[in-house]
Amino acid sequence: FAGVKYTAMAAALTAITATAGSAEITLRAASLFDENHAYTKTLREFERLVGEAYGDEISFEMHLNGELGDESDFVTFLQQGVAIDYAVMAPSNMAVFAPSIPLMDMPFLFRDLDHWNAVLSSDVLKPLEDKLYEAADIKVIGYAGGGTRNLASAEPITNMDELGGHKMRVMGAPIQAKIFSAITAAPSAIAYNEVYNAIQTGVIAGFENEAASIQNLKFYEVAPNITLTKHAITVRPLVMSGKTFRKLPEDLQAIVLEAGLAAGAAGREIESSEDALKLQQMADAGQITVSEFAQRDKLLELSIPVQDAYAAELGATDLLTAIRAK
Ligand code: X1X
Repeated sequence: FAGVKYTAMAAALTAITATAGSAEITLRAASLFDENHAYTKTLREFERLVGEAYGDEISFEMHLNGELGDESDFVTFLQQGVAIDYAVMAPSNMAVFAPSIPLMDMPFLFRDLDHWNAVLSSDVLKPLEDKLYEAADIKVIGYAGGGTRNLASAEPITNMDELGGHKMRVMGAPIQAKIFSAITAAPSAIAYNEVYNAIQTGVIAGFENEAASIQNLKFYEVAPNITLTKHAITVRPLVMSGKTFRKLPEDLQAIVLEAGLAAGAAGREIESSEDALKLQQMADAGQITVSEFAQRDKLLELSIPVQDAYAAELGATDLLTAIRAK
């Protein structure tokens, strides 16, 4: 891990920033995954669309497989305008710069895929995007995601009794820990690139994630029990550093905004359509055992007051009501 940090730091110091007006503009991205993951495919689609529209004067660099750290590193780079220019990010990994942004990926927000689609096809999340830009200088240019998050654990967790006190990793946003505490688990925020080791060494007993990432990073080796809590359908903004965006020529800014929307939509289609298939592939390969959760309604009941309190604290009660009404 220290090595990763060092590499990221070195990259940050030697990065070439995008320069408007010069013959060549280089845009740099980072992914936690290899080429098979929906996020990397989203980023590649963005490259393709921008390259096609803008021509030879633009080139792209992509750092794969978490080579530049995890999303908590990416968000710092984007906020500072160093090392990378764009990435697909979990809102809950951007909380440190914008406390309201994790509202869009808090557990139990979406009823189902139709609800999630309705929200992402509207502009209801715009106030949160504006806050992110204002507070972190990070611009949302599209939305990827579409994976369903479930529990993944070393031992099976299938009911409220087994969930009680379950030591699990959650993302860094306080709302994540609050909701998992409310449903009686014992959450702790741990960096994503430390999760595999933390489960292997017994520091935690599991975490929660979507099929694409469990498969891509082989988390099934340490957490082969998947419990279908279906507590989140991922919203994953495709974001660009404001510092990069403002340096781009105007015609390229317009191309970036259009390509961001289209690449995000393509990424959502890929991940949401592959989600069940990936779970099945891992089950067929004997890598995971999938169980239902006996009292999912109870989880929902325990979560709603926590969501309400968080929204009230942010002054975002109307926004939460609007999201729920979609
Ligand atoms: O839990 C995480 O930190 C990660 O889980 C998956 O790999 C993705 O959703 C990624 O965006 C990040 O949230």
